[in-house]
Amino acid sequence: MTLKCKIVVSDFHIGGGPILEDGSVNYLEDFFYDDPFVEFLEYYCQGIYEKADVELICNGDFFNHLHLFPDEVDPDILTEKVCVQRTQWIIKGHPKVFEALRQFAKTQGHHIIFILGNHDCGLLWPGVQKVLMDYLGEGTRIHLEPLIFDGVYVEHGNNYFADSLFNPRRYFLTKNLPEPIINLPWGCFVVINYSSKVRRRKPYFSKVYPMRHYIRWALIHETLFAIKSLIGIAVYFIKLRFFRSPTRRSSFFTTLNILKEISIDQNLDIVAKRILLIHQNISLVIFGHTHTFRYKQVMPGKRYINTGLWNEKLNLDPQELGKSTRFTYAYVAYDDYHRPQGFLKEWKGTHKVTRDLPLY
Ligand SMILES: [Mn+2]
Repeated sequence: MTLKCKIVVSDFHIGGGPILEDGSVNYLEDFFYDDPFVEFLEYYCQGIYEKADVELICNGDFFNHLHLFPDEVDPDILTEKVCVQRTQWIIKGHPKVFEALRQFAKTQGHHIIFILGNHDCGLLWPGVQKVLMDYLGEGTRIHLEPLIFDGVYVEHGNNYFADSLFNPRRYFLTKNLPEPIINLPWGCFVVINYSSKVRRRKPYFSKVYPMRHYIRWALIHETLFAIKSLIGIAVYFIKLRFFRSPTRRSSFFTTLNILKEISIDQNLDIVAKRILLIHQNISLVIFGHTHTFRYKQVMPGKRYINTGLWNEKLNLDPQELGKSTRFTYAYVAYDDYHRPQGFLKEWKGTHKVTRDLPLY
C-alpha cells in the first residue's frame, strides 16, 4: 500500500522579500525562513515520501497580499491587477521557496492546495489563481471554502472573528468604482493603513502577543507612544465607521461585534470543539489564524490542531515569555483502516552551524 499523508502549514505571511530594490530593509516582510521551508519540502519528497501520496495544504495567510512595500500607492485598493502584481512580487522576493514548491508539485504523487485566509485574499481573483497554477502546475488547487476530507476539517479561521470576516456573498465591490476591488474586512484596513505605519518605527509591533499584555506594557514603558497609538487607532476606527467610501462596506453590527471582541484573547478552541461535537463524522479540526499552536484532545478520538505560524513571535505571556520562532505544522497520517490521525509537529531541520537572523 502506498504511504499517504497530508502536511498542513499556515500563516507564513510571505511578502515581497526582505530587501528593497534600493538596498534598504523592507520592514513589511515577515517571512525570513526560506531555507528551513525549502528543506522541509525536500524532506517530504525524499526517502519514504519519494513515492508516497503527499498533499501540502497551505491553510491560509501563506501569502501576504495586503501590503508588500512601504511605497505602494493606495495599498488598500485590491484590484485583480494589484493582486496579480503582488503575487509576482512575492514569487520574485522568495525565489527559493517557489522553486521548491514547484519541485514538490512536480514530484509524483505530490500536490499543493492553497486555502483562503485573510492576508492572502488575493487568491479570490482568477488572475492570481492562474499565476500560481502557471508557476506550480495544473495540479495545484485553490480552495476558497473549508476543506473537508476523510473526517478532517481544515479552515483558516478568520471567519470566526468580526474584524477579519469576509462576506462570502460579497467578496467584491463594484459600485461607483472604475474596476472591481476586494471587499476587505476592517482588520485588513488596520493592517494596511495603521500597523504598517507603526512598524516603520517599531518593527516588533505586529509580532507581540497577546495584544492586551502589550498595551499594558507599552503604557508603562513607552507611555507617549502608547497613548498616541491608542488615540490613532480610535480615530482610524471612527473614520472607517462613519465616513463612507465606495471602497469600503461595514455595518453597525460588525462595529459592535468588533468592539465586543477587542478585549477578548483570540482563540478558536471553542469553535473547534463545537465542530467536533456537532459533526459525528469529523474527527480532526485544523485551524490557523490565531498564530498560537494548539494540540488538544477534545474527546477520545477527536482532536483539534492549530498550526501556529512560521514568523517571529514576541510573547509577553508569562508561560511562554520571550522571542521565539517555531516551525509548527500538522501531519495527518492514515492507519490500516484508512482512518486519519492528526499530529502536531515541529520542523527542526538538519543541524546547522550557522543561521541567518532577520534583518531590521
Ligand atoms: Mn489569518
